[in-house]
Amino acid sequence: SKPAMRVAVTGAAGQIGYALLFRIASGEMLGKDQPVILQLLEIPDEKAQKALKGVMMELDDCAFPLLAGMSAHSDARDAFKDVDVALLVGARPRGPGMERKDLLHVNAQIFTAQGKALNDVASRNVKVLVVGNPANTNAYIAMKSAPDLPAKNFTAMLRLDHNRALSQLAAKSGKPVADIEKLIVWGNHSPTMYPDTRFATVGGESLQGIINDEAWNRDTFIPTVGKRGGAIIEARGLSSAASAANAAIDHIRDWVLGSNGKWVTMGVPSDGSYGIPEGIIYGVPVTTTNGEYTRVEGLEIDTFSRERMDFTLSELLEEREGVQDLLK
Ligand code: NAX
Repeated sequence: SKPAMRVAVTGAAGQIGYALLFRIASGEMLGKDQPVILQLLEIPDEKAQKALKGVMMELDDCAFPLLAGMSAHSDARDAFKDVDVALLVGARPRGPGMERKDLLHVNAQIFTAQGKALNDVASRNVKVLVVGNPANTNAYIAMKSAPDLPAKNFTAMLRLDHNRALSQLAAKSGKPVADIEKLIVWGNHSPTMYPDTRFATVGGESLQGIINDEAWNRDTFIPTVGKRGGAIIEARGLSSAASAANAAIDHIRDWVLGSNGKWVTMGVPSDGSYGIPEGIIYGVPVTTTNGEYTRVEGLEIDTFSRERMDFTLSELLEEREGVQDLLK
């Protein structure tokens, strides 16, 4: 059989972790013929470490044939040793009375340390996906803290937003989710993101032509996708976990195994195209093949889209400004 791939997951005892680990171990992320070793990171806190042990007991009890090993860690340098894939899920949530700026700062410290650890001990080809919020800026910080690794290996999760948009479009058009292609979600993983349906098709036909409702796009669709995370919290009393884990699986699976020509959205360091300053981690359409993503280039940006893309960009520039002093 193939040599095992090492997968690090941080925040492994959290609710996304609980929805994610079993699917990785069952082969849904890296393939049904690909053995995996899980290297799990949690904060040193006794309760978190104990909860992590409990999750590992359950992983044991699944007797997954592809699970070739697993270990629990409280130090990123141990957890990231030789990893091929790193899912950075753990982050500090906003506490009572905490300002947005404080939140940026505590997370900047976490992702600086984890970026450095990846830089020092991970595989030189490690594929990094940041899920923990603010995901794009955390990915930016980790990337900047890992100068010896290729910048393109650092990505942020926009796939949940992409999938949320797909399902809204399928419901509105009455077409199957699987038939919708060429959807884009530009920008930050936050309510400012811009789901762009201008190029979307169903069986080769224009989706906008089928839906034919500009007001719905502007006044219902875009805000619904943007506020979906809040709507889930409102309904469930907890933030999205299973759908977030599912999106992380989709993101890494497509990156490693290929998207078969389909466009998918990934938050990746900008190459300067589409007017996005180089290095900013921004949601863009990509296709993936042989373990590499390629940006979809040359799309026309109209006035409405330019405004939306600049709006979500301005939030990212502000976030970057807020952590700049920590990166020196
Ligand atoms: P939980 O609070 O259930 O779990 C987070 C876990 O991370 C906790 O067990 C905590 O002990 C651990 N942790 C905190 N700091 C850590 C560190 N420095 N090293 C290792 N572990 C650490 O949160 P959960 O619901 O699992 O969400 C995790 C993160 O995903 C949050 O930041 C959340 O905002 C973010 N999300 C991002 C999404 C995206 O699309 N990019 C969507 C879902 C989710 O809201």
